[in-house]
Amino acid sequence: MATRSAAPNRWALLIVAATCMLVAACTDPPTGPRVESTGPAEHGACGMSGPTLAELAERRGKTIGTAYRSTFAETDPCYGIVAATEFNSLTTEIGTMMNTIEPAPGVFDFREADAVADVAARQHRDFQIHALIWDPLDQPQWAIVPPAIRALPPPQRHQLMTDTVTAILHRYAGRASTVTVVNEAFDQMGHLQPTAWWQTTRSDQYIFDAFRAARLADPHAQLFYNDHSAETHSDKSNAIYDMVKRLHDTTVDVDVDGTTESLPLIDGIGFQAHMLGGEGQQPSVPDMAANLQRFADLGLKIRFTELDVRIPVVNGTATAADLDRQRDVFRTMTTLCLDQPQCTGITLWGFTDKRSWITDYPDTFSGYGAATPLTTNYQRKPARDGIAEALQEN
Ligand code: 9MR
Repeated sequence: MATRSAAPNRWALLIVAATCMLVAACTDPPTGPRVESTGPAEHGACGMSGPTLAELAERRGKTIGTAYRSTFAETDPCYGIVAATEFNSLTTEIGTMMNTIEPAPGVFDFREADAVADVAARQHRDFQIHALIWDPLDQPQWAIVPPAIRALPPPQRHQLMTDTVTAILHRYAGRASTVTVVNEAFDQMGHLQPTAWWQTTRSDQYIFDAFRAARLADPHAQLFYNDHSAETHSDKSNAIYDMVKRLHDTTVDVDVDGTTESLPLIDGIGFQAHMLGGEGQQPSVPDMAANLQRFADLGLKIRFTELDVRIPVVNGTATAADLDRQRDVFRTMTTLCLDQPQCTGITLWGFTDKRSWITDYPDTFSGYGAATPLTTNYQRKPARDGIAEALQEN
């Protein structure tokens, strides 16, 4: 896992400082350079002060990251500055989803993924690839699997799946530390979902094939299975446990820097951790800790991959009690990771209430919102303190 501290580019730093000083708290989207940098001037102008979460996490040997979209940074300097300053890991929010990266069979568009990889490289941040093989049946309007790919006969679709995994991992080999190869394969009952990918083998064989292609394409990347609502013991987490155990027990011979090594198909399990912050909505912490431990006992790495905590809001405003409870949930999840040696870190699924998938889809989360640690104008919420407090505890 590449975790490095930032080396600020002084020219960028000066430009950013000037840009941010001209716009009050960077709340308006000024035009200007697409910048990401680190330094006290930018911190203050974008609502930050004191040690960053990245600095605190690095002292604890963990990554703390965020989902990232390059297009937001183009119009909103604070988005880029805060992302690259507060966090030591950046993950493609949509850049490696199939509808973005392969809008038609064999037609690749790497622009968004390249942009995230480039920001991470410039800022010496860890770079992670997200949700390569995914078909959310409950959200057909997203068309994550483009229609022309869905329409392929199953054998060709299966070939496209492995070819796609190979192409993407070849391109980012040496740059991506971690890849969530397959996302959300199970339903809440623990049954495999009949996705466009499942239909190619009508079993979990497609998952094994996707991981094998990934391992062969980049033997250095950490390969993760990723899912939501599996943080505690349940039918779903039991089914995932059974599958990732078999994935870990299955090996493939790969050429690692000129030496043939027999490696397991999988390295880790990502728990998305889309949490609820309303009263009485939190799962049992001992249950979560024990669940993480059983996956760790398989020899798997663990990560909270999409952490956010949505809370009740009225016209976008939350009560002080809910903001406090949100702080507790962020602190609890951070502590769970810190207490688990196999946990490599946490990725937040967005860091400002200005935009996250929770605020993007208000109808889906009716009555809930404000799920991130920063306000819409990048001011710290109690939730940000909760993460920092956990990172500073011994
Ligand atoms: O955050 C992402 C959102 O902006 C996109 O519209 C959506 C579909 O592309 O994907 C969101 O991220 C999802 C993540 O990849 C997997 N877990 C659920 C997230 C929300 O759907």
